[in-house]
Amino acid sequence: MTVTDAAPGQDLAAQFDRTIARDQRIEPRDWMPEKFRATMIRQIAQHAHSEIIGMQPEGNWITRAPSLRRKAILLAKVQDEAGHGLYLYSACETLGADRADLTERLISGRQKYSSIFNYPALTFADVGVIGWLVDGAAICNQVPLCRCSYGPYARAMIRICKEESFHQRQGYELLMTMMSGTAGQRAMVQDAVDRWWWPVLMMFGPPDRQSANTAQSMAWKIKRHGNDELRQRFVDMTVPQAEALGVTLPDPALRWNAGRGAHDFGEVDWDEMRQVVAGNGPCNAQRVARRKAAHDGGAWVREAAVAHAAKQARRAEQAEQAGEAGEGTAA
Ligand code: FAQ
Repeated sequence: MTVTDAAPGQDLAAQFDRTIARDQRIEPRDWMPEKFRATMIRQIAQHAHSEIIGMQPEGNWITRAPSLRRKAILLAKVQDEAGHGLYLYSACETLGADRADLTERLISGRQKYSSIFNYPALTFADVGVIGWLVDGAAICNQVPLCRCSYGPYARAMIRICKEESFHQRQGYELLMTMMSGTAGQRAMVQDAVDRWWWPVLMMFGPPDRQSANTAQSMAWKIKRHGNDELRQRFVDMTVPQAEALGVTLPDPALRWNAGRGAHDFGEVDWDEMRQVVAGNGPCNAQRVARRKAAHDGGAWVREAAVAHAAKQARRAEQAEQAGEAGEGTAA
């Protein structure tokens, strides 16, 4: 739908509702309620920030990867995450958001990013577990977002999900290798699983009964499933993978419930999640400080790019004035 498609006088709000009801996409030039726009900016910006901050726990291991092959894989993965951040910031700009403002909101703590990236990656096994569990949870949450009602976000998610699935497999393959190694390597994997399991379950957001945004986001078909449903789906998907790997998920309450056709599992420590989201997790200060330092350190690149663009524009204008327009004299 585009605004220009609407017949004169047609109620734009009704048109928006019809587009959602028909499962079609809202595109950047379409009319949309301001609350829809604000919700999309909030979610996409948080997602973009998560990808960018999410480069840090694994990026920390690039110089210490145990082989050339592992280093090449890890470099590719971390670069993919930077790319995901960029697609998502671009999707956010289609809604009128300003990139510099979004970055400012991240480094000043006014905009959130996923709680999961405030935990440390202590050993190389953490790299595998981040791929297996963090990317696994990300896929579970993000595949339905490929059908999100906002077109640019839905399209960005298709490519992101393809790359996330490579990320998950590389993590699982790394863990398989470590689990067929020494007792010490197996213990490292189990330790990493023990530390990451519960924070990963927090990635899906608070329980639906406490979720401020789920009902409206589902009505607008931004979210296709509630937080609890996706968390359950992830647990059910992961249990057989843990068995195949030979690790124990650290939850004594975890068991198959034949009646429900799903696994029962223990209660997430929601107080811990609230603390981490509020800025008090183990690595919040370090993550934001590093992002701020990188942003400040990159100021000269941004200034140089702006100066270069201005020079190009000036030269093009001079060439046009000299009657040479279109001859590609600007270098
Ligand atoms: N951490 O009402 P809801 C990745 C906030 S990318 C921090 O349920 P909503 C790839 C939430 O914003 C991971 N804050 O909210 C990768 C809201 O606060 P607000 C990121 C959280 O939006 C892998 C409040 O709590 N993925 O992993 C969290 O309907 C490896 C109430 O929550 C996405 O962003 C949390 N865990 O549902 C990269 C996916 N959970 O804004 C590197 C897109 C909730 O009202 C390495 N986002 N909050 O102040 C979504 O699907 C949704 O935004 C949810 C939250 C499901 C995350």
